[in-house]
Order: sequence, then C-alpha cells, then structure tokens
Amino acid sequence: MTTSRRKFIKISALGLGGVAASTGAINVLGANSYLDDLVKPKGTKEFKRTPTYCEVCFWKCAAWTYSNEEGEIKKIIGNDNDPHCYGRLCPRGTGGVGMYNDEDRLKTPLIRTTVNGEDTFRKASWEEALDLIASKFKDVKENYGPESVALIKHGSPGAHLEHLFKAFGSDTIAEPAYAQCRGPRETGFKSTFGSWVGSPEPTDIRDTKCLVLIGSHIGENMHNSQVQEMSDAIDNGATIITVDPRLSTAASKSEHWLAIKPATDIALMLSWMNVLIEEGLYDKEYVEKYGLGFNELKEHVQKFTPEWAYGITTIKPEEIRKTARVMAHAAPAVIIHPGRHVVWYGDDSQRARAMAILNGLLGSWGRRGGFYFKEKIAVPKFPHPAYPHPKWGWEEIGEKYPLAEMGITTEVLKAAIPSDDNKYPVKAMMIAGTNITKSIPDHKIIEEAIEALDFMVVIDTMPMDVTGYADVVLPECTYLERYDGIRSATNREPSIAVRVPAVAPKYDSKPVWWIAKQIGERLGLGEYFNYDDFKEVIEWQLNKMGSSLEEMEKIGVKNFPRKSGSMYMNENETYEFPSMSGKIEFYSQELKDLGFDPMPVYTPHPEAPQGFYRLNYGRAPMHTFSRTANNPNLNDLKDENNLWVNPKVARIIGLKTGQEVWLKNQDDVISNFSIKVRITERVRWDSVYMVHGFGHDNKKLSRAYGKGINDTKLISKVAVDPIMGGTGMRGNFVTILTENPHKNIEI
Ligand SMILES: Nc1nc2c(c(=O)[nH]1)N[C@H]1C(S)=C(S)[C@@H](COP(=O)(O)OP(=O)(O)OC[C@H]3O[C@@H](n4cnc5c(=O)[nH]c(N)nc54)[C@H](O)[C@@H]3O)O[C@H]1N2
Ligand SMILES: Nc1nc2c(c(=O)[nH]1)N[C@H]1C(S)=C(S)[C@@H](COP(=O)(O)OP(=O)(O)OC[C@H]3O[C@@H](n4cnc5c(=O)[nH]c(N)nc54)[C@H](O)[C@@H]3O)O[C@H]1N2
Ligand code: SF4
Ligand SMILES: [Mo]
Repeated sequence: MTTSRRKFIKISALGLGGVAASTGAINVLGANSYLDDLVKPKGTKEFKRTPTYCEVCFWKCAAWTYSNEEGEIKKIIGNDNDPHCYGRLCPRGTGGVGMYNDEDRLKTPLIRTTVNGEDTFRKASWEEALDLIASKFKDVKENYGPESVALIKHGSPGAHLEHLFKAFGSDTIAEPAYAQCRGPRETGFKSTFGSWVGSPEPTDIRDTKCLVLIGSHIGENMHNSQVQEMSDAIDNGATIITVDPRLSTAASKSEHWLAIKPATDIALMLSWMNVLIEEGLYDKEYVEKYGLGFNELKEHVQKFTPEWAYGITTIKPEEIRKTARVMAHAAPAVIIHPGRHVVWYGDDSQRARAMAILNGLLGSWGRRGGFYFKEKIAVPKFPHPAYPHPKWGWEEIGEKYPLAEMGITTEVLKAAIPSDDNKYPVKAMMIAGTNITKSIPDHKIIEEAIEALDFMVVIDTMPMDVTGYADVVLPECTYLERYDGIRSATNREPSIAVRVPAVAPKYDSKPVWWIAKQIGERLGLGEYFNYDDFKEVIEWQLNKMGSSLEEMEKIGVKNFPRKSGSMYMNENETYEFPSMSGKIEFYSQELKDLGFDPMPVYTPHPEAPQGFYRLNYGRAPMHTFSRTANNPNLNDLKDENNLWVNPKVARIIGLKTGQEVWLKNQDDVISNFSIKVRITERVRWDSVYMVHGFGHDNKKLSRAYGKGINDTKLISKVAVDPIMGGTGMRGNFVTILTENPHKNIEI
C-alpha cells in the first residue's frame, strides 16, 4: 500500500501551477455591500430577478436573486409566499452571495500527482478528470462489483449523484444528516407514533401555548420559519420552557430555564411523566383512545419522582412539578420539540422516545398548537430505466443496527478499512457537499478509511479540508449558478420552489447534475440521463404538475391546496396512527423483541475526570457548520469561535476574557489552533462551550484558516446508539492549556 499517497495536501503550501493564489482583493461588491443594499434598497428594476432556494443550510428557504448583466449578484431576498421563510432570510441566507463571490473557491478540476516526492494537485481539464473517475469506477466494478463504490453526500448535489450511483448498481450511500444529526429522533418518534418527524418539523409553533425546548437552541439554530414562529408565539403570550445546561438565546427568552446537568435529560423527562400521571394531568381521553401500554408506562414511571430526578439533574423538584403543570395547562397546544441534532450520549433514540411519549401524554400530536399533520406534493419522476439490484448496500453495512433506516456514514467508512471479516469492502468513494473531516467524529476511522481507499473523489465548491485527501477534486458551481431539483417539502400546505441560475458559473466550475450525467455517459449509463440540460427535467415535471418553468420564474414558489384533509385531528373520528398497532406506543413491543428497553430508562453517563470539562458545542446564527467560515460576508460578522468558560472555572485556572488557550481531550488529542476565552455565567461550571465549524486546517481558505478550534477533532470518543447507529458526540471532555503545546512544531 502506498501510504504517503494519502497524505493530506495543504493545497496552498505547494506550488500549484493552475490554481491561482488568492489575490486577497475584496470582491467587486465589497464585503459589506449586501448589507448596504439591505439598509437602503435601491431601485431593483435594472436587475434581473431569478428564483432560487437557499443552500446555506437545509431549511431551503425560497428566495429571489438580484443580478446584473456583469454577473454581479446584488442581493438575495426571501420569497414572500414561501412557508420556509415568510419572505425573510436569515443572516446566512442573505450572506449567500459570499459563496458566489469567495475568491478562494475551487476553480478547476484537480488531480493528485507527485512532484519531487511530494503529493500535490495539478490542474486538469474536465475531460481528463471525468475520464479518470469513470475508469476507476469501472475498475472497482470489475474487480469487486459496483457496490464497492460508495457515495457520501449532503445537500442538493446528493439527489443527482444518488441517481448516478443507483444506475451504476450501488446503494452504498450515506449522509451525515442521519447518523450525525437527526437519525435517533426519527427512530424514537417512529417507534412511538409510527412516523418520522421529518424536515421541516411539523411543529405548530405559531399557534402553540407552550414550547418546550430540550437542548434545541432555536435562535442560534436559525431554522428560519421556526425562529419567526417562536418569536410570534412569545408575542402572543406562549410560555417557553428551555432545558439547556447553557443559557442559550432561547433560554434567555424563556419563562423557565432549567439549567440541567448535561446528559441527564431522560431522568427529567421520566419525572415529568411521573408528575403528569400521578397528578392526573395527562390527556385522559386522548390517551384512552390512542395510547397503547399506558398501564405499563404508569407503573414504569411511578418511582421516577421529581425528588429522584433532582439528585440526577440538579433541577429542583418544585421546578419539575411547576413546569409539568404549565405544559398540562397549555395542552394540547404544547410542543415538546423533538430537536434536530440529537446524537448526544448513545441513548438518543430512547431520549427521543421520551419526548414522543410526553407529547403523547399531553395529546399534542395532531392538535392545533402541537404537531400538525403535514402534507407534501409529489414531484413526478422523470422517466429512466429501472435501477439494477445491488447485492449489498448501506442496509447490509449497517445491519448491526436493527432500526437504521438510512446509511450510517461511520459504518460505510469502516467498510473501507480492510479486515478479514469485512463482507462489504468499499474500495472507492465519492464525497459531495459534505466536509466529512469536520462533520464526522472519530477522526481515526476517517483517516484509516481514506488511507485504505483505492480512489477518492471530492466534489465541493470550496477547498475545504476534505478536498486535501482526494485523488480528484471537482469544483461545483454554487447554488446561485445552477438548476437543481424541484424543492417539494412537507408543510401545513404543500408547496414547490425552483432553483434557476442567476448568473453563469464562475471560473471552470460546473453543476453536479452535469457532472453526474458526464460520468454516467462514460460508464455506459447514458439512457439514465436522457436530457441535455437539467432544465428539461424541471420543465417536464412542472408541466406534469400543471405549471411551467415560465410560471415558476415569475413566482418562484407555488402553493397547492391540501388534499389529505384537516391539519388537525377530527375529534369525532378515530384516527389511526401509522404505527404497527395503529396506536401511540407508550410501550414498544418492537423494541422489546429486539432486546431493547420497551420504555425509556435513565442510564448514567461518564462524567469529566478531575481538571476536565465537558465539551459542549452548538450553532451561531451567522454560520452553518464549517461551510460558511470562509464566506467573506459571514466571516465579517464572526471570524472565529470562542470558548465559553464559567467564572468559577476561570478563577481556578486564572483565565481572562480574550486570552488564547488550547484544548486537550481525554484521549490526549490536542487542538491544532488556539481559541479565545469568553468568561460568562451563561455556561455551567462543568462544561465549556464553542460554536461548531471553525479551526480550518487548509491554508487555501484564506479567511478561515487557523481561526478558532475545530470541535470535531476533540470528539474522539463516540457513544453509538445501539438501535440505529447514531454517533453520540457529547461525551468528550477537555482540559484547558494556557501554554502553546505546538511551540516549535509545525502543524
Ligand atoms: N463536531 C460536530 N460535528 C457535527 C455537528 C456539530 O454540531 N458538531 N453537526 C452535525 C450535523 S447536525 C450535521 S447536519 C452535519 C453537517 O455536515 P456537513 O454537511 O458535512 O457540513 P459542512 O461542514 O457545512 O460541509 C458541507 C460541505 O459542502 C460544501 N458545499 C456547500 N455548498 C455546496 C454545493 O452547492 N455543492 C457542493 N458540491 N458542495 C457544497 C461545503 O463547502 C462543505 O465542504 O454535521 C454533523 N457534525
Ligand atoms: N445558524 C445555524 N443554524 C442551524 C445550523 C447551523 O449550522 N447554523 N444547522 C442546522 C442543523 S443541520 C441542525 S441538525 C440544527 C441543530 O440544532 P439543535 O437541534 O438545536 O442543536 P443541538 O446541537 O442538538 O443543541 C445545541 C444545544 O444543546 C445544548 N446541550 C448540550 N448538551 C446538552 C444536554 O445534555 N442536555 C440538554 N438539554 N441540552 C444540551 C447546548 O448547550 C446547545 O444550546 O441546527 C440547524 N440550524
Ligand atoms: S434558514 Fe437561512 S441559511 Fe437556512 S435555508 Fe433559510 S435562509 Fe438559507
Ligand atoms: Mo443537522
């Protein structure tokens, strides 16, 4: 094996013939001009208005892009008729222009090569890069089967590539939005109500009387319509209860902030159930009509009194009783929010189930101000031949986890690490729209997997860390420069939105629909890509739906009437839940039969060793993961993360606000860079907190390189959810180093 081949290429550190060095020049618009435009909107008549939906996060808000003939994008504003944004974009969506303008963007295809014994990239033509990819995929297919080529994807490029892979005969596909994000929540809710929560969550926040946020930090987590609805709900007198060890933005707007000891949420929820049942506050009629296993639950939670939970959670018994009563008083217009990034401690499906059970006891599912029945409109499938049947795929790779319903990224990566008992060898990998080295924990698995691969291709818009490991890098154009699939999402009413290029692709970048088609043709799969331009696919689909591209270019979003009936339960009818029993399963026979707890139980999780603090992380309103750190507009708003430290801890260590420190975790993993301390009461003394997505290691990211700390690197210990394979990431501990541990060492 050629070990040096996989050496991470620090793109900018090496002479790069074709790839122009960053000029450092401010783009044509100037870093802040998008803000100026917002402050004093100028006449927009001379600009072209093109519909799109945002790609800065997965909320996919529909928007209008204003551009001129010189290819300058002046601003992006929300579409008034869009249920995801109600006409207003979040700071990231507004700053999406920066993705287009970023002069550090990937500009041409790159191929790994060796110069004087050093790995580097050379500029390549699309022809050469695509031919190479196709020939490598064919090699793997001949030697191992198409299943051995894996796809790890995220965001809009995913659908086009999934089509390519399925046509090729591979279903070895995974994305971090499952095992690193909301997978356990979907399992927990499905095993209770029979269906996933899905995205966007059908939480009826605008009409709620009580919103309970358990870790979910709406306001920093900028899920657009939820933030707006929460703000309206507060104005309308709704009570917010936030359970968070940190005073989050949401907690600061809450009537009740329960500063829970981390990792003890299940204990709190069991005691809430205890109060609701013991005090007879649950929705008896609803539970009688729809519940299954209530008696078992009642018996199960009898011993979980608030006094019992106090010893575990540090939340006072009277606070627990009071908040349970507030919820019951608001019911059924109450939401125990299911959260979204829920891979915390490994018992996450069970924690999600506890949330689902509470919603069941309070009768909020299918009720106004609780969870509405969502609806979506199907987009007709553009015709293509049937896909071949792979011999194995993500399901077999993840077979250890009986309730996994999507590919588990870490398991797919492990399948690339050779071992005698590996029945599912992954030999080549395509990675698109995901910066796996920052989004998937347990760096050792990633390094070993990448090391062992025969071939790796990365498709991205930016020279992110992950590109440094590739054999071939392909530059995708940004969402503002391309067509993509029609957005059809579940909401109160169905709607669709389109993405139309506002300007031509900059540099030598291309849309992924084109890349997929090109690779497909080279693999002899041309009949699966029966169009010259993806525009034809959209036009065909829109026509089938009674619309047209011409109409959608004018309106951007089309709303359709509901067909499935009321958004809420009809109290005169008996609703059948999509669960196996047709009921809300307080007791899960399915989990029991699989050898898991049929009802959630509290298990203690490891605590910080002496001198260590729990590593807590979350979102900042102006950034999305690692993808926006280099965005000129958003970097302007926040260019590094800080370490939140409780004053008590600061006193013990002798820290000052603004001081630079380094972190070392329980496995002796040391942060590459330093982080500035922010002393604040808003974080508990047992944890430290930082925003995820900083500490980039690629110098080619001229603004983001070396700024702040990469939390993912310090997450070397993962607590895997035995039910569905989610990678619990909140059980890592760090100690604070005040001296530079890298002195004289180049990283
Ligand atoms: N430590 C830690 N890890 C986490 C999380 C955390 O909070 N902390 N959060 C987890 C969660 S909830 C999630 S959902 C995942 C998210 O994981 P990822 O989706 O991997 O998140 P990003 O780091 O933003 O990586 C997105 C990549 O796509 C690229 N990209 C952006 N737009 C385009 C495009 O249009 N086309 C192409 N081809 N590429 C594009 C970006 O440049 C970037 O490299 O991370 C998970 N991992
Ligand atoms: N601005 C912005 N918004 C985003 C994103 C983004 O990158 N940027 N990403 C989007 C995505 S894909 C996702 S999945 C969501 C994630 O958004 P959420 O689901 O809201 O995120 P989490 O990371 O689960 O929650 C973080 C909060 O949990 C708290 N917490 C930590 N440990 C515990 C604990 O043991 N118990 C309790 N009760 N709380 C705890 C933290 O203090 C923090 O306030 O955000 C979405 N929205
Ligand atoms: S919430 Fe913000 S970043 Fe996400 S899609 Fe909407 S505007 Fe874009
Ligand atoms: Mo996520």
